[in-house]
Amino acid sequence: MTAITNHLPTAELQALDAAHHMHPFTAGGELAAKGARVITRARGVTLTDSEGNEILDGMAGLWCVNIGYGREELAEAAARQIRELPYYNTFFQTTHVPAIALANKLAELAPGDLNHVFFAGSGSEANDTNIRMVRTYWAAKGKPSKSIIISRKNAYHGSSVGSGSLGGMTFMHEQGGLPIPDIHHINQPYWWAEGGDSTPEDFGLARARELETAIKELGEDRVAAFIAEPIQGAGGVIIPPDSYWPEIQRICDKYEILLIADEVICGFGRTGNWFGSQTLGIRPDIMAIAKGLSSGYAPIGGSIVSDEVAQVIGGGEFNHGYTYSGHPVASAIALENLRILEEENVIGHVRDVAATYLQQKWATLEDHPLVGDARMVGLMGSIALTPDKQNRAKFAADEGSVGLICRERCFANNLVMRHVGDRMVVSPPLVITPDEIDTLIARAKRALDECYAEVREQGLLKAAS
Ligand code: PXG
Repeated sequence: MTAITNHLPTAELQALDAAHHMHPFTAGGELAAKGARVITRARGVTLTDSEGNEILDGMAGLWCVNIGYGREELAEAAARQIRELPYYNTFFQTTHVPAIALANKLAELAPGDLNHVFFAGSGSEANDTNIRMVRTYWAAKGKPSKSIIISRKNAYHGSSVGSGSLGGMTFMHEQGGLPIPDIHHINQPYWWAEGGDSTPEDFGLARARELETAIKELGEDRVAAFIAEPIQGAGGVIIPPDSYWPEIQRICDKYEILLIADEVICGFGRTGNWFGSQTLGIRPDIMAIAKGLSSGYAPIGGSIVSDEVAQVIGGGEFNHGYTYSGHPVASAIALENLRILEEENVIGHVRDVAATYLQQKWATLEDHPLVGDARMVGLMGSIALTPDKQNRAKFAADEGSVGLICRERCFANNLVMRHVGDRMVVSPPLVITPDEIDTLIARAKRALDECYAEVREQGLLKAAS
C-alpha cells in the first residue's frame, strides 16, 4: 500500500472537514469525533482513500456510478463542452446543442410514448418538478381539485421540501415541517418484514389494493398521481412480490391516476434493462431520472414525460425551471455516458454476466447464520440481518444497531456496503467483473463473520418479542 502524499495528512484533512464542512444525513459531533474517511481517487470499481487503502465500492458511490470510475471519455466530453459553451440557459426561447441532443437521446431510450424531457439538477429537483407537473396537468384539464399525490411509507424521493414530502421517511418529516399538503402515504410491499403469514403473492396484492382503498377514501376527483420506485432503493432494496406492480398498474389505469415511476436508482441499467419500469412491466406517465444518467460524473436529473402530459402542460406556461436545467456540460457528460452504456453493451453485461454471477453468489449468503432473505434484481440487492431467520425476526436491539456493526466490518474489510436499518444493500458499478464479484463476496462473508462474532459478544442476538 502506498500512501498518497499529494495532500495534507489525513488527520489534518479530517480536522478541517469537521471544522467547516456540514455533511448530509450525518450527526456532526459523532463524525468529528471519529473523522471522516477521505476518498482521494477512484478507478473502475475501486476507491482509494487518503491512507492508500483500496476499497471495493459495492454501492457505485450513491447508486450512481454505473459505468465505473475514471472514464477519460467523460473528462474529455466535459473539457470540450466547457471550451465550447460552459453555460447557457434554456429559458426565454433559447436552447443549446447538448440539451437538444440529450433530450432526443432520452426520448429514443425511454419506453412507450415517453418522449419529452424536463431537465433538473438532481433527483430531488426532478421530483419537485413532478409535483408541480401533475398538479398543473390536472388543473389544465379543468380538474384543479386533483392535487393529492399518493406515495408509500419508506419511499425515498429526495431531500428537498417537496421531494422529501413525497418520500415516506418519517424521520425526515420530523425536521423542517414536512410533509407539504396533499401528500398521502400507503404501506410498502415489504413482504419479508411485514408480510406475516400471508404468501408473498397475496401480500403483494393486498398492499397494491391499499392504493385503490386510498383513492376511494380520498375521492377519485382529488387524486392526481401515484409515485413509486419500481424497486425501493434507499428504503433497503425492497423487491416487491410479482403480484404487486400489475395490480398497481390496473388501479392507476382504472381511476385515471397518473403513474410516476421514480427511476433515479433503477434507471440506466441497474435492473438489467434501461429502466426499472421495463424490468417490472410498468407503464408510467412520467419517470424521474438522475444518478446513472451521468453515472454521477455531473449533477443532472429530469422528468421524462408522455406525449399526453407534455401536450397538456405545453398548452400554457409551466412556471417552473432551474438555472441549471439542461446544463450544457452536465448534458454533454450524460450523453457520453449513455454512448458508453450503449456502445459497450453495459446493460447486456449486467444481464448476461454480472447480475447472473452476483445473484448466484449473493444467494449463498443466506447460508450465513445472521442472514435471511438475500435477494437481487439486476445489480441491486439486499440481505436482511436477523437473529432468527425461520421466523423472519427483528433484533430486540434498536433497529439499525446490527446493521451499523456490519457496515463498519465491511469498511474494515475494504468493502463499501450500506446499511438501511438491519438490511445491508449492494449496488456496484454495472461494469463489475466476475473476479471483482468474487472479491466483493469474499469480503462480505468476512464482514458478516466478524459482525456475527461482535453481535454475539455484545449479547445482541436476541429477537424482538
Ligand atoms: N429518488 C430516488 C429513488 C432516489 O434514490 C432521489 C430521488 C433524490 O435524488 P438526489 O439526486 O436529489 O439525491 C434519490 C436519491 C442512500 C441515498 O443513502 C440515496 C439517495 C440519495 C442519498 C442517499 O441510499 N437517493
